[in-house]
Amino acid sequence: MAKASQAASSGRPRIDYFYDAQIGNFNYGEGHPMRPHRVRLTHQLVVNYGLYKHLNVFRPKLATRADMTAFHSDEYIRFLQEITQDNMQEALSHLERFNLGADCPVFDGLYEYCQTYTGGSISGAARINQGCSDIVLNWSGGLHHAKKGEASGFCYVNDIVLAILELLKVHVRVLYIDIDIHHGDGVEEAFYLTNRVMTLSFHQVGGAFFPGTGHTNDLGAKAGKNYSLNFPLLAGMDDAAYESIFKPVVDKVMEHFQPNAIVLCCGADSLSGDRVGCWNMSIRGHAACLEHVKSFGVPMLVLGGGGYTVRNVSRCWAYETARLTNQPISDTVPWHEYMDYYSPDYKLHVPVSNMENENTREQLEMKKQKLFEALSQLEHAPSTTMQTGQPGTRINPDALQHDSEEEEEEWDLRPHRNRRAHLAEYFDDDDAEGDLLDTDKPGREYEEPPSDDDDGL
Ligand code: V1D
Ligand code: CA
Repeated sequence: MAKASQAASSGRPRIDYFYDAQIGNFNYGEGHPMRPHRVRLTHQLVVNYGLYKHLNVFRPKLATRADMTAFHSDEYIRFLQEITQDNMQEALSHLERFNLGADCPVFDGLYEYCQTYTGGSISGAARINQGCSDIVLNWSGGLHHAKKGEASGFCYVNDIVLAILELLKVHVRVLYIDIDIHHGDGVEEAFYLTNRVMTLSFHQVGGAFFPGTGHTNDLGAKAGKNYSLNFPLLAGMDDAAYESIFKPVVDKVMEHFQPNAIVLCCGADSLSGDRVGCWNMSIRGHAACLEHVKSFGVPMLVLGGGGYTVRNVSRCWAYETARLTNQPISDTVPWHEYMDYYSPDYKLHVPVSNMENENTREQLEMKKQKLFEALSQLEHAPSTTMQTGQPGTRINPDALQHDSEEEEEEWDLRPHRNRRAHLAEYFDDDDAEGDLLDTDKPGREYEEPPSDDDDGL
């Protein structure tokens, strides 16, 4: 596919950045590896490195129930809205039915957390639809495991599916690329039968590695046959091996599918030293994937995902923000409130380990060829037989679905959030008077810096 015809090629893409200062206060509970605080750490680096000057900074509108039920079942979303730690004992059968438990706990502010990260992704997609933005970043999003009617793998509401549905209102073909170490099963499942969305996930498999899906033979079905692509991998993936598969596969996908928009799930659990993942990628290797996708100049929605050694997640996503904005970034972390996380060296980049890469060159080549074969079955940039009947697509406006007229109005009348705000609003406001008064509210605890017996996760 010809590269970079739009603003991205001039080196000055228009970049939007969605961040809500409350996000870091949500807490999955003690011992849980998912810590939304990592998004606050990322934001602090983005601000203190001065990267915000190259971004349009937005506070996301909270997603409404109607927004969420464009994909999720009404019952499931109502349940998320109503469940609390106080009433969960009376709702045990529902907890089981909707898969809430150790991986997906009930915590204070759970529904608001979902509204916040989902709001960023849907609004980001809308900005791309309006042609206002070339690249949108929402590091709090990317919860790729959530299903229509259940939570899964730390994910409750699938903001990615909802953002893609939004993009499909305007864009004929949307490509989804997932470099989180886990399989993007929720997104794949949602679009398994359609040729308007191609999903491509790179992930670890083997043993009990979660979620256990995403094999090379899982290629989609019916009109979606060969539009779901999976690159399953073993432990120890390093930069060189990843580059040797990522670039050629993405190039071929771009050539055959010619997407009008791309959504990227950038889970940083593929980095060396992650608390859950067991790969050996550097931040530069991870960022090279984003840069490669960006080089095509197709509008891009960039989302977070997993990532459990929080000091490295923030390093990675801040570095990627710099790469996407074409800004140089020093290897020395600028002094700021969360400096302790980066001790003892206070460097942005961290060394990889000497772990073995269990993936052989031959295995990688075989899997790559398998995907090439699937791609060769596609007509280039399908259009004439393209399905346009997904719910919520403007391309088939009759299929628009809303919960009620009231909620439709709510959509039209949401004027206050999503406005570009003064930067001051986007500094964490934990110290602001208003928030200090809020600290006794559930789910709004101040995050302590790491201590000696906490490795900062
Ligand atoms: F280690 C833990 C401690 C407390 C609670 C959960 C975990 C944990 C680690 N890994 N849970 C997992 C994975 N779950 C299982 C379950 C065992 N059951 C039979 C299943 O292995 C879930 C890993 C989720 C990864 C999420 C993600 O990184 O892909 C992500 N992407 O976007 C948001 C999250
Ligand atoms: Ca993945």
